[in-house]
Amino acid sequence: MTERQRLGVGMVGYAFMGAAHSQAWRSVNRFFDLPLEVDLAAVCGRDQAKVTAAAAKLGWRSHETDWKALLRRDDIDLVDICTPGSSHAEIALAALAAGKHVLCEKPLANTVEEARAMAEAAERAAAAGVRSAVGFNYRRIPAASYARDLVAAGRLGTLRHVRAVYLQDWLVDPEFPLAWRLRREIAGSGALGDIGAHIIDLTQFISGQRVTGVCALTETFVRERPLPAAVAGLSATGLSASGLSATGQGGANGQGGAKGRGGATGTVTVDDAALFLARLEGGALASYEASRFALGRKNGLRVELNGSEGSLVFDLERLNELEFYDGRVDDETAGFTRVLVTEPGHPYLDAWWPPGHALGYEHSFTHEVRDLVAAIADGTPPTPSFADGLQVQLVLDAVGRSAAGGSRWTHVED
Ligand code: SOE
Repeated sequence: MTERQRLGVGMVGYAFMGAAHSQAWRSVNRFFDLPLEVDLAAVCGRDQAKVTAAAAKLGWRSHETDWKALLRRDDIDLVDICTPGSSHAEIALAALAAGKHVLCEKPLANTVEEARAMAEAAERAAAAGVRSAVGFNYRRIPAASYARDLVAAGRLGTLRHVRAVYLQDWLVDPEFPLAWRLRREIAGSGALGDIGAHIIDLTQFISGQRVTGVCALTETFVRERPLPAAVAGLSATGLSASGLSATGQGGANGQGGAKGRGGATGTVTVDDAALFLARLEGGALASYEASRFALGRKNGLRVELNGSEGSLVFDLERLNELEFYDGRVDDETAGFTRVLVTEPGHPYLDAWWPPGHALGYEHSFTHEVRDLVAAIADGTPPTPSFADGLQVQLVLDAVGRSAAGGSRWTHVED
């Protein structure tokens, strides 16, 4: 290692998020001038052969098959949790207690109780200089961060509306197997916690306002699915969280899962889609839609804010751009302008390429670890904190309770 102090990272999980985080840890010191040199010390996964291959492919120095071994290693300073939500609390609480910094993928946990325990443990650990953050990576796409800057500078005036969707379509095929993301005991919820959590966090981050109340609908369109190959031998009734391969996502996109043979099926125990209305603490009205059945939308996250002085649109499918409407332009030229967010003065851009040379999805993870490493070096609290993660969990919980029967649903008279 160079003369800079090293930061040894141990990552748990090596599927889609593990791969995205690995490239971030590998690249961050190459593009950002940081006082700490990241060392990809170890990657952890239960299957010896698979984690050995993952270490070689993703650039990790060593591997472990038990995450607790990471906590006993002196060369591990930070634990990066890239596993399904059912394991977040156990790993994070133990890592914090062992004095390890923690980066935990979103959502923070599968329940409010777990999230609250994690936030309280993180606060205690911070007193001893142990830092923690949640992996809401979309905040760190330059255009999203720039949107927040515009709102904070008052360019939208008083916020009236927030409109957010996160739309995917990887479950439209009823033959898609019962992957871990479709099991409540592993994933906590379906589209709501997986992709709804992102738009809850992102809209709160950009607007600077928290959700204070919701009215929700959820639906599970396909209730039985073929068991994944990993557990096809188990009876559907005997299926348990331990029976499912937690990282059995398979598929190039990290969402798939090889289908079992023999016709055995299991029950989907999470939502396929969640829609909810919300009020923000500043009085704005908001609408949110998270679905995995929006045929044709692959990773369609879009946020629009309307204020008294202006509006803006962030669209993940055009992530280097921001649409901005300046309400103070009152002539016939007024309209949404397309801001190309690639100038050196835009968030994070001075580390990369000349203006007009676009960034991608993966850069949001590099920015995420850059900010975490900088906070650790500076001794400042990273964001989004576990407390921020708890707040998102509280919104997710409110949506679930509303959809379960609390909604004031008025039937249209026929
Ligand atoms: C869902 O398929 C998913 O992989 C999410 O879990 C990620 O957080 C999101 O970035 C991409 O889609």
